[in-house]
Amino acid sequence: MAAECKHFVAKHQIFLVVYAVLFLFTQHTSAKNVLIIVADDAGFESQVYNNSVCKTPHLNLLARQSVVFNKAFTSVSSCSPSRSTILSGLPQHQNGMYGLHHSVHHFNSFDQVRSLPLILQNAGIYTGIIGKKHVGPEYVYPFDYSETEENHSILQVGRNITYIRKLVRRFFQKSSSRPFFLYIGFHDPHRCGHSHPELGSFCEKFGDGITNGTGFIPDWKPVYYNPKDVKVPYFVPDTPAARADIAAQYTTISRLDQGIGLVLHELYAAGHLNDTLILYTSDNGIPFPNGRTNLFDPGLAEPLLVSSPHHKEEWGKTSESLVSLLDIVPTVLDWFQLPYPKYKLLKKSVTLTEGTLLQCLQATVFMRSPCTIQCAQSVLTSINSFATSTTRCLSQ
Ligand SMILES: [Ca+2]
Repeated sequence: MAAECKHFVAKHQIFLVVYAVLFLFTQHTSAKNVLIIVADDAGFESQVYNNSVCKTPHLNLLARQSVVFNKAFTSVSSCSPSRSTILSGLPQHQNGMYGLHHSVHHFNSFDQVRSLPLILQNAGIYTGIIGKKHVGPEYVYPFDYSETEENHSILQVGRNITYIRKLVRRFFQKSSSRPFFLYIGFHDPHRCGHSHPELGSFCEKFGDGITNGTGFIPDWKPVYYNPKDVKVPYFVPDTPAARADIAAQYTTISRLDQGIGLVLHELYAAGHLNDTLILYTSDNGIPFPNGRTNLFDPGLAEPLLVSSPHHKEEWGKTSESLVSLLDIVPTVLDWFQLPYPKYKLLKKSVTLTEGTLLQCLQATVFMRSPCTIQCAQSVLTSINSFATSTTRCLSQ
């Protein structure tokens, strides 16, 4: 077992080194694709956001090839509404998704909404979704390649990273030489004690290969934490129960993180590491008191990494720009250089209220590192002319 563990660690370390080198030294091409990775109820449990306990080597690597946004927010702290904003670019009260999509809740976006996958599909881009979708109706959010909770167990398509890896590989085989838009909705690190208590409060036992009857995910090497060591967020009471929950949450984050590593490896294997805009975020805050579903900072603040192969000079920087998940649609349209369609919703013309994040990637004046304070001050002397073109990157 120890030998297997060492082999696994060595294998992943080799992957990380290979990606780092390939990310750095290959030139971007004229082809353009998009990969969006959305975690479910994830927060800032990563070294990317200064959590030194929860180990996320693959997210760390992606962050080194990204601009890391420190002030990204969803417009609503609930799953389906937030995902509808990611995929429509319209706030939940404008696109109609006021509540959860599934089961008795039965919320849907308005029939006339022109979602991102619909716009891209009409433009000839091959669209795919793997994992959690949780929005509808289908004709508003159509994908050419759809492997979701609607045709799979959400555990398999959202948490079984070996299965996800195979679905990603099949997507790339089917996309052929067409430009693509791939949206991957991990179900980790969502709670699951309400539906599968036998798998632990965060499904941390699912596929661990240890617990009888929970299966085995070959690509996952679970990472376990002592509750005494976890970092309890300031908004959560520091109790033994909370610490045990956070330790379980961290273990499922190891599955999310290793799943992201597998997805990036498939992207590399398909030859698209250097022509693909990659975004990583979450839909809402962590499922703890004051987090998910609350109109407080911990419910609305989201991790956001944007890795553009066309902005390598900005990699590794952090941004204090105030941005929103509503920025994702205009960002993807900007990347593909596609216009937002003219149409009406409830008899009113629809316009996107937010803007592209690609401008923010270039707005180095607002980056903290490695740009020094002196650097920022010198650029601030030309703030007036700068602000006319990138005001949204300063504040919203
Ligand atoms: Ca969620």
